[in-house]
Amino acid sequence: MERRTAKKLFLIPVYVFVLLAIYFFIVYATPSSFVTSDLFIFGIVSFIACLAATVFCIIISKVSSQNERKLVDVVKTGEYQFMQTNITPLAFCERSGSIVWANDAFRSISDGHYDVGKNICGLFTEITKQSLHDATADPTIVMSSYEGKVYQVKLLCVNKNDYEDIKDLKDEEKIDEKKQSDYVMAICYDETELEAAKLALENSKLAIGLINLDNYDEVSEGLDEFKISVLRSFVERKLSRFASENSGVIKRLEKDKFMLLLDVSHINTITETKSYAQIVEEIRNETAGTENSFTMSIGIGISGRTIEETYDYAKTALNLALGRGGDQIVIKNGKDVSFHGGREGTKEKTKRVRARIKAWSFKEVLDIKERVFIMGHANADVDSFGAALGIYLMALSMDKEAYIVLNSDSLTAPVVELMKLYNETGQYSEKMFISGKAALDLFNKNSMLVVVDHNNEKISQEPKLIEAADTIAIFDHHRVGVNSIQGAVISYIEPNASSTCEMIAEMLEYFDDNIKLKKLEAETLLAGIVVDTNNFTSQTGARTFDVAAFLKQNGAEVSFVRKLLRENFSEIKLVSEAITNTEIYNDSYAIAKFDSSISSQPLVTIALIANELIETRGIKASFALTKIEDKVHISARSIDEVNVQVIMEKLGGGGHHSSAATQIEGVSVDEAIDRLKAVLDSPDLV
Ligand SMILES: [Mn+2]
Repeated sequence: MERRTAKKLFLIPVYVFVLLAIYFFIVYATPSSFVTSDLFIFGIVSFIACLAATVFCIIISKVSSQNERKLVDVVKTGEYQFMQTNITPLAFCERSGSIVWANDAFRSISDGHYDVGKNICGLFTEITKQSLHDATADPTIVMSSYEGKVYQVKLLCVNKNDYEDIKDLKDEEKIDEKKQSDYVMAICYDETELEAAKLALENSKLAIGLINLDNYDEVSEGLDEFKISVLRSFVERKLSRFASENSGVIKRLEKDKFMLLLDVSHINTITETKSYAQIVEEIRNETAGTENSFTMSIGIGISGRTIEETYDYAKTALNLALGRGGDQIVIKNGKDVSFHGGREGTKEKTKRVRARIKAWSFKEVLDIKERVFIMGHANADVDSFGAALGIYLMALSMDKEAYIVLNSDSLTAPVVELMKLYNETGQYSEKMFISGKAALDLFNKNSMLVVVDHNNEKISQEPKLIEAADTIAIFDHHRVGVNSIQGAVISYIEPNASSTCEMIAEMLEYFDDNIKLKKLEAETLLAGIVVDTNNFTSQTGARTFDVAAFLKQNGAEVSFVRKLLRENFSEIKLVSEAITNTEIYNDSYAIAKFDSSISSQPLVTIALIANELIETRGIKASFALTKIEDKVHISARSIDEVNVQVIMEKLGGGGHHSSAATQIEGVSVDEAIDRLKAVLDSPDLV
């Protein structure tokens, strides 16, 4: 570049002297000038002088240009030799990928197979025609491998003009001069060892697992001391073999808790080969004959910045596993949480120890507070209302100021009916029910918030109350998801319970002997159980009937509950119409569509449709869909052949083994059905 500019600079004096020579010749060497010989001689002399100066300039320019040229040649030759002998593989290609020049190192990648004339895309399959076409002076990086080696290939475009001197180089015949297009330079770095080191480092990271034998107490209850010790050592032996098979170590923390340390690289083996399921099966066989079937939960933490953080991840993961009913593996890898196993359907715990402990610790927390705000989920149902009422009664028994937070635009019909009945008795405070806004105004430092029948902060009656509260207690029977409320002082989440009303009614038995339920209160709690169990047909365990018996003893009338929960004729008509148009998919799944515009409470209607359809012989799961604004809501039910929670989770929702739901944004009902069918067709479902 510089040489060409220098050439141009030398041309300026040449032009000047030529113009001067012409001027002198024309002005003084013309016939008119002949009269004065002095002027004529001056003209001729000046003319010759200018010519001489011109010639001098030209000679100077030639000499200087030759000197510079020699210098450039030296540099270019050196550059060329540098490229030729460099240990970094280097090649020039056309935009098409055809190699026009390559150094020895490049040739040796493929033992000379890929040389001039061959296409670089054949050598590095990750380099596409498009990436060659798009190459600019800014290098783009393509990672590619060839015969087990990993290369980082930098592609950059070199303008042909910049390298016009390549043609002067020794191998000039190898570059086709006629091609006027740009060349793409490929610089290849062998990163095989670096990648291997990275992978080794990643895989040797420590994973911490916390193992919990979910129902150790129940399993060992029926056994004598000798059998318990046999069971203990059997479990320990199985788990240490499990650990050593995965090159890890295991340590017993408590009688039913273990810590597992292993390399991250073994995590996949644990979840993929189902070795976990195998152990559970073996332990189960060993304890055959006891009434309780054995389950185990594992929480694994990986990729914490420190060991402490990894351990915290493991604790969170285990809590999630237990919160979801146990019998599964939860892995927390940084922010990502994945769930494995847990398709058995949850086993009901027969012990009421937890209810008693939670009742007592709730009492302690409540004791130091003045005001209690009790909040269920949006679109309050009877379970949510009944649970809130139970907590309300506990708070009143301790002379606390209590409020049930209910927004009038977020209630189901039976709740509206119940509120009317409570107000009509005149036995309760006028401020028993308050709106979310009023609650926010009243909430102060001496207040606590009790969240019932949900643990996802997004679906609360008044989500702002969660932000406002620093003392929160949660009572729920829904599985814990990723959006669950954090930092609660008391968290009693029991996915094995049929309903929150069942849990709260159990707690009431232990909370205070002086609490005597009135007929309407017992009936409210019973109604919550009836709704959530769909008339004692799903999620119903021995404890559910125990609680029902307790409520009946307190005066609950089943006929009241039946009347409270009766549907309007128009609702029944809508449900029947939707059922008539149900599609039966794969002989096992019932899928019904419902037009939300014809019902005042379409979400309640689709739940009713799904409930009705699951009563059909041969149907493993039922689904009812409706579109509200831009969201398609799906309500799903099963009995025990299919886990609808897993199905709804795959569509972004959640719930229980036999009752779950989801919302899909921005699709039509038919598109949502297609997605649902794709999940139903997926092989890993059963
Ligand atoms: Mn509920």
